[in-house]
Amino acid sequence: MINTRKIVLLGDTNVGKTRFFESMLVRSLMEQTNEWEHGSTSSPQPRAWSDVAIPTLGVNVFPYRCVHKGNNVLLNVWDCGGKHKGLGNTYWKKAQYAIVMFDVENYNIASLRKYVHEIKRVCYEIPILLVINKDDDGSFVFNGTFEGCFAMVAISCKEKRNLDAPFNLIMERMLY
Ligand SMILES: Nc1nc2c(ncn2[C@@H]2O[C@H](COP(=O)(O)OP(=O)(O)O)[C@@H](O)[C@H]2O)c(=O)[nH]1
Ligand SMILES: [Mg+2]
Repeated sequence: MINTRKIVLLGDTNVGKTRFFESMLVRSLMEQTNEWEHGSTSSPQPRAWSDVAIPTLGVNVFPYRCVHKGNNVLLNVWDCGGKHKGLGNTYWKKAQYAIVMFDVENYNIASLRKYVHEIKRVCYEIPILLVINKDDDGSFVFNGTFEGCFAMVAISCKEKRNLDAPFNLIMERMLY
C-alpha cells in the first residue's frame, strides 16, 4: 500500500518556495542514486521502493517518494506560482495538506490568517504547516500564535537547515 497525498506549497513571491521545492527534488533524485551524504538517521529512504511506477503529473509538480517508519509514502508536491500573490489558485484544489511559507522578514499574523482563510475556502479543513524560510543562522524566534496551522518550523534552503522537517512533520501527521 502506498500512502499518497497532494501537498500544495503556498506563499508570497520570493519567500523561497521554488528553492525549497528544488532542494527536495534534488535530494530525492540523489537519494535514489545513493549520492546524498546528509547522514541523518531520520532521513527518508526513497530507494526502498524505486521499482514502483509513478505517472508524471505536470509542470512544477514532483512526486517525493520515501519510506517513513516502514510505510511507503508518495507526496505529490505542487509548487504553486505566486502570480496572484498566491491566493485563489485553482491548483490548490483537492490538496490534502498545505505548506504556507513565509521568510523571516515577511512573516506576519495578518498575512497568515489570509492564507489560512483562503485555504479553508478552497480546500476545506486540511492540515496546514507553517514554514519560515531564510533562517540562515538559526536565530529565528517564533513568538506569537500560528493558529490554523498544526505545526511551525523554521528552515534555510541556503544553509540546508532543517530541510527534512516539513515533509517529516506532514508524514508524522498522516501516519500517526
Ligand atoms: N538568504 C536566503 N535566501 C533564500 C533562501 N531560500 C531562497 N532564497 C532566495 O530567495 C529568492 C526567492 O526564491 P524563490 O525560491 O524563487 O522564491 P518563490 O518566489 O517563493 O518561489 C531567491 O533569490 C533565493 O535565492 C534561504 O534559505 N536563505
Ligand atoms: Mg517560485
